Amino acid sequence: MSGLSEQELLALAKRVDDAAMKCEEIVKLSATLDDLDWEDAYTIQRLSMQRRFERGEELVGMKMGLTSKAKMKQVNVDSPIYGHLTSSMQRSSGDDLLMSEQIHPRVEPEIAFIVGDKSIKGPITAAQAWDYIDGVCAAIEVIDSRYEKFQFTLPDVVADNASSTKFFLGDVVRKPEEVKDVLGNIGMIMEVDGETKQVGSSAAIYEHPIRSFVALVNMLAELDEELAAGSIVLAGAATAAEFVSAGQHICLKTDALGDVFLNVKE
Ligand code: OOG
Ligand code: MG
Repeated sequence: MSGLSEQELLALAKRVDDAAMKCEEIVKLSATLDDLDWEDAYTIQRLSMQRRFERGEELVGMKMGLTSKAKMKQVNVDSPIYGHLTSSMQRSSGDDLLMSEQIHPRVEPEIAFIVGDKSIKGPITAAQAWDYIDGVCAAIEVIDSRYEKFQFTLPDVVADNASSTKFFLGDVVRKPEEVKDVLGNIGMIMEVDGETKQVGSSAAIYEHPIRSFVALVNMLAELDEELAAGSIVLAGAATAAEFVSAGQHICLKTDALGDVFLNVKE
């Protein structure tokens, strides 16, 4: 049962969207609303995405968040969540991350799936999921909570589109049959200016990244939604996230999916 009126939900969606657009931090929603529940939070997320679509952004995929123990511990929220990825967030390895477009960005080592030409409606199993996937690559996700001090409750972060802001896809895109056998344990090293900051494995992502993909499809199915053909799906970070600042060179090195890098600029 939803606790908030449609008008209130629309106003909250505007609040998180404005904060993202103006790069201004806001007080977390739960500070003033004690009855913000999970369902309303996803409604706010969808309404804020609607505002982006009305401005011409396109939906390019979905992300899972808080799928690893390291991430849950870092932000003190213990349940996987999802968010929407739009065209304005997509970057390629080697592109710049502009601090002028961010509040307090953090980078995360991730695995991305590219869905083939068929949309997917859950419930599905991992074995079925592979039939729909066309490619797998490494990615650096940049998250940038719109909330002060990067602190929030589960409904707060859901309403804020799971802190999504930018994602950088690697150039090495493997076919499922090329990576299926190793995807459950790919070494991932995150370097800042050549110095190792985080070391992890894709095994930390929901025990296997494909399980994160399946969980996403199944969560969407609960709302009778499907995952669109061609979607990019980020499975979640393998390690805790690292704050970045202008002038830094960030590189994710992986065993089987090549490297992804970005340069942080003013
Ligand atoms: C929430 C988003 C987490 C991940 O990969 O776990 C996330 C946050 O930490 O702000 O993207
Ligand atoms: Mg992430």
